[in-house]
Amino acid sequence: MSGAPQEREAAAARAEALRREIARHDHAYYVLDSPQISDAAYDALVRELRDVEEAFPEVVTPDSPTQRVGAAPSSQFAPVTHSRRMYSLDNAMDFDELDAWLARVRDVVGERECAFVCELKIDGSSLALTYEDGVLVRAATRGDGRTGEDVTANVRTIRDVPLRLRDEARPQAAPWPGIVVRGEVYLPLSAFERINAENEEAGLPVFANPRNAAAGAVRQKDPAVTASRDLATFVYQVVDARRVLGLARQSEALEWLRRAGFHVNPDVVVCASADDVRAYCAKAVEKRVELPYEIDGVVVKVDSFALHDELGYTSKAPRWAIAFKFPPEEKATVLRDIRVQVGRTGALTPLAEFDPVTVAGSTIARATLHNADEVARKDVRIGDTIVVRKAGDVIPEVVTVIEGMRPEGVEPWRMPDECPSCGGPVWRPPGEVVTRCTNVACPAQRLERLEHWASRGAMDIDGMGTEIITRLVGCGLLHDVSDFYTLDEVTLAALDMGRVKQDGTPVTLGPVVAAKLVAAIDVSRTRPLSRVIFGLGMRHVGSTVAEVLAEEFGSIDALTEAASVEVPAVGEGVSAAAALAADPIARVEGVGPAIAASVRAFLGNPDNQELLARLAERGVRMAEERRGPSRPQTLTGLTFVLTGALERYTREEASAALKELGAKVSGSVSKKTSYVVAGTDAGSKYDKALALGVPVLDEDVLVRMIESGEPPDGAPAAGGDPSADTTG
Ligand code: 3B8
Repeated sequence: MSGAPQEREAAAARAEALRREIARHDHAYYVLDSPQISDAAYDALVRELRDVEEAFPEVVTPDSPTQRVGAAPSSQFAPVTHSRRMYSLDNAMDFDELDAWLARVRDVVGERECAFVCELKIDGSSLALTYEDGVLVRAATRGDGRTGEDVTANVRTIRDVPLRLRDEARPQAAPWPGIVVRGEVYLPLSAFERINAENEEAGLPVFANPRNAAAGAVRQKDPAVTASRDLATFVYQVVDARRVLGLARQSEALEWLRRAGFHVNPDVVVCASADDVRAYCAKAVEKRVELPYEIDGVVVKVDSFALHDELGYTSKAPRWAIAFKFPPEEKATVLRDIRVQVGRTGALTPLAEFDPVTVAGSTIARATLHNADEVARKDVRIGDTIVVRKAGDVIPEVVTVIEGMRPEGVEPWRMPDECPSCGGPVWRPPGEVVTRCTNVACPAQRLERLEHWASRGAMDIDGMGTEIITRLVGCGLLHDVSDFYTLDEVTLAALDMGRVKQDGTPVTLGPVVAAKLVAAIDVSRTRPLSRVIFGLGMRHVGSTVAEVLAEEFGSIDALTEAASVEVPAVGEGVSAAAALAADPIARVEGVGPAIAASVRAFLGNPDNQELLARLAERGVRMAEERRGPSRPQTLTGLTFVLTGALERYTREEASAALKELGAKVSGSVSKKTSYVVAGTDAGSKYDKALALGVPVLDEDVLVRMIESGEPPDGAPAAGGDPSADTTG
């Protein structure tokens, strides 16, 4: 497919120039935090490179920015033997232990000068990066220190990891030696909070702290998922720096790492004396709360590599370095109760309720204990004195029990055999950790389901909050979500709010609020299908998946039909791929087998089908409006993803306008995405677009496109129905 040799040579040269320029801007943006060109100009470079590489696939190199996400998902990570053992650090738990270490160093050093390098101790996950000929060829986790796991495909997606070392760091007049560096991969707190919020919305488990989330992201099967996590790195070590690069000190190694293009923590300081080291550690304790990432201490290293050799190693750790650990922000308190909460899907979650304590700047009184196994593992009992902290300085967590303070006669805690809300049976499927109430009519589940339906992200029934819903359920007016559409003004106005006025007459909702609620309920009837699907509260179906399902199937009826297709179980004679291909829901991009099974379970239940019939009967929109196309279908064959806030349209309006022109609008970025439209504060979808080389459009281009009906410049020819642009 690629043309004459001269053409190919020109393409290779152009690709190389583009790669260098893009790498320079990645470095400026992700490492130096000072972008030098506009996003649009950067996008143009990436797009051109992608075009060149597409025309001449043989010029693609492994260090090309287009290859950050490229590798197929892998099911396991190959073992990698570290060239030098990755030791861990000994800890100093307080200033006395720090002084003891400083004294041991002084014993060996004697009268000679001895500087120290102090670094913040990043609370992430350790990595070793190998460069051959200046190009990243392998990334490995620490593992047990001798053997780690090959996570190269995932680490390539981390934007501040140089795929090629910067030439200005190359030893003079020599080819690149083999280089191994070590560092820490971590998740910025903002990304941690975003991911947990997303997981919570999708009904997935949340991460206890950023370190776990980072370690999990590095070991994702699909590099595209790693790419979406916004991981970052700080690199702190060059293996054999003296032999390989002729460097004499850790401070020089850090300087070299900066020059080579790595992200080196800016708070590194060289201290001339033990007193300076102590002062740095004391300051770091205060600094900790201001940082946008987690640190759990300070690493103090002897600066001189010659002294490293003299000090040597114990069986576990170097004697030339120590980790000064911060005093843990933990508090003791008394556990008063373990309450069991019932979620929307019936999951029973034990919740520790303890005497309020202030930890890391805020008061906490509750912490999730996750599940029965977790309670048993910690052996937490009501009445115990417990130690609590905030994981990732955000989420309250029970650390441990002080067993010596256990009052006499307290019993181990057990998950109740009955649902605490409805008294119905509970069930814990074999091999699962979650216990569930199996009664679909359970009031606690029902309340959660009703609230979810009315919530902002779902049907958005303005004013329909927990209190009113609880009263409506209490009066027998609300059983399921279809009952919202039977409520009238008179009934609502008279709703008893369970309180009395001073004169003893009951407080009612009143005509004004009632009228507003009825109007809000009525408006909700016309919400898009995706909101209805999300509002039903199926397990694993968050708002994004709901949008994908609505887009793909167009109506509840079509989705129900797809859910009724018999899907072969994976097993003998049936591969996972074959099962996927036979499953009309699972094979939709962004869905997959677990979500499909949940959708099937919901729609296959006759009670739920009756509910859907009632919703339809009561005027809730159960299908996307399918008007005949009124505009020429000029965007047929193009798939758009919208991200960030737009000024002139809501995302739904923009999406509707694009669809009217024949485009597809998807919730997730993939190689099949034609364009990502990025508004302000565009997040991971934007990054993923860059990683995949998907062109990014701004709002102005979007507006022009919608108004003129013309595809953006350079769009591939409309691939769909050839008669489409004569329609309407
Ligand atoms: C030797 C040096 C382990 C480490 C080290 O920010 C060794 O230097 C190590 F055997 O684990 N988490 C750092 C960090 C960790 C280590 C380190 N320096 N800044 C960190």
